[in-house]
Amino acid sequence: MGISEKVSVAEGYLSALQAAGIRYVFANSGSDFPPIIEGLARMRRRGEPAPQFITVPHENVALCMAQGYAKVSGEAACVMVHVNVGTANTVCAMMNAARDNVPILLAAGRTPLTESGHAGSRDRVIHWMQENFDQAAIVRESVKWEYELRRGQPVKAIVHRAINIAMSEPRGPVYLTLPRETLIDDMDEASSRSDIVSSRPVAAVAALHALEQAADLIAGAQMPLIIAGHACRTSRSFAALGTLADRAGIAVTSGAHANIASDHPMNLGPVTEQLLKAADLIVVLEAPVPWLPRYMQPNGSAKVIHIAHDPFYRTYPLRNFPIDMAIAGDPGGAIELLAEMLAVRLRGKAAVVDARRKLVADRHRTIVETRKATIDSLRHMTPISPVVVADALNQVRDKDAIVVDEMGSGYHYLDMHRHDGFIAGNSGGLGMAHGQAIGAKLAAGSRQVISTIGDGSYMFGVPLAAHYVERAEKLPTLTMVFNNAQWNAVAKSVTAVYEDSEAARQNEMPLVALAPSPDYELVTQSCGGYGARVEDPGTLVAAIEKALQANADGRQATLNIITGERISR
Ligand SMILES: Cc1ncc(C[n+]2csc(CCOP(=O)(O)OP(=O)(O)O)c2C)c(N)n1
Ligand SMILES: [Mg+2]
Repeated sequence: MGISEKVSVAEGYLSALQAAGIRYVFANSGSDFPPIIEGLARMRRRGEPAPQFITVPHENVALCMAQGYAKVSGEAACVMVHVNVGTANTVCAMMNAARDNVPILLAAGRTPLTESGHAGSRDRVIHWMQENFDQAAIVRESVKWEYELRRGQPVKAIVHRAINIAMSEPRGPVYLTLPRETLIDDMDEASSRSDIVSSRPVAAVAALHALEQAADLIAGAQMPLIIAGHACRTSRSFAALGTLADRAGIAVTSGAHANIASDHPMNLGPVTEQLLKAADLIVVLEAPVPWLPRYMQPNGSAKVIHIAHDPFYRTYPLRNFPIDMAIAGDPGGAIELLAEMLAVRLRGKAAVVDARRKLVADRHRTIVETRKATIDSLRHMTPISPVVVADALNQVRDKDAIVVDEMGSGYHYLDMHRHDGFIAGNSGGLGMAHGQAIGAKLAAGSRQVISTIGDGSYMFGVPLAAHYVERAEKLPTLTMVFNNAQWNAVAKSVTAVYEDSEAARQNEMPLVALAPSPDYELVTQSCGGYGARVEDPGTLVAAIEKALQANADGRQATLNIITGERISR
């Protein structure tokens, strides 16, 4: 019952990943991995190409790295973990990947299915302990597709199918389980049978007649408003939204995603009650939560058009926003077409459009001036204001730098120049930004990658595992810990719900303090990195410059910045 020298299914699986364009697998191994490890070694000896497996000492970080990699490369990313327990450690990151529509193939071993009789049969006590009746149930709500590779199945076709489903819109994670016996078996005629290799899916563009109707409504509106969520995922759609807004003189508001340049005169920052109420036509572009109904509502007579891959967001249990037109299709494509359609429809309306464009541009200028005044008023304050950190980053970082934010500097005070210059670190589950920054660095090569992370969020992100990877894989990033020694967001949620909060009146609110605060800069130093503590706002710019220089020299860096209250708009 020795293991044959022929090609194993594990090797077939690795070749299939390679053929499907997967360059890296973020992996955390266990006793389900011998066929993978052996397969990688044999393929190396034979000189056959295989994806590079990157050892990541916690699955949460592995999944986050995959997200950062996918967001910057625009490609699907692959993770492999150890059976049910490794899968369990990915759950929070998988929830975020699903909500964020990130294409990820998560593969996991299965504990050996047989108790004896096969080279892969159980040989440890844990092989009984680590079995679930339904392993995929752990992540089922977060995946679009899940499957188990079985004996005699066409490996290459199944891997392509998994990745293409992840990449089809709305994008999202898929899950594939790989039993140990199956991986050890030889590829036979059946498992190598299918050479069907389908091409990547092309996103559907909305029906032209629907877009024509939307263009008519926009052209006829007095005060149209675009609310952009995750609308622009490419440089092309980022540029197109700028063109559309400029051409039609439409105000654009944006959530925590780079949809339009921050110095674009039609960019009015986050949506406000005033803007929402003033609009007679609202175009919601791929925004699952365009505004918070508890605090603001559009004018009752306003028409609302939603354009999204799935404008009803079927994976959200509850979501009710007014919808006059629900247009399914690629928002990037829709933006380009609408810009063309409006060019025709706005002929002869130059005076109206010019007046509106001027009005919006004036508001934009006021917003910029107000922000600048806010920064100036806080510039010398200690603890350091997060907006002052954002301002320092604007002065120091390269134009093509990537900022990954999670409860740090926030979005609206950072200058945005390109669609992939800003990554919102999480979609509900904390602990995502550090890993995503490292994955982004892998995809971005020489571009600077900076994460701005709340101290609480930093600790959720398994920092030691993340710093380990930065050093081991030579992926130096700058981690900026916004250290306010608390979970400030939780404190704020108490006062938001209880106007006259007893907890707020007491000296110390229960369950929000993170004191005594660790010396975060020392964690990096333990992994060979550069670390410094910053308390004086006057030293901030020089501190960031020094840390970025360390990155340029190949060393990761962490700044432990003693910060105060966050300002979100
Ligand atoms: C995995 C996970 N656990 C808990 C929470 C709840 N939560 C939301 S914000 C927050 C505090 C974040 O703290 P920090 O990163 O320090 O930012 P700050 O609120 O201090 O600005 C917590 C605990 C969450 N969103 N995700
Ligand atoms: Mg905090």
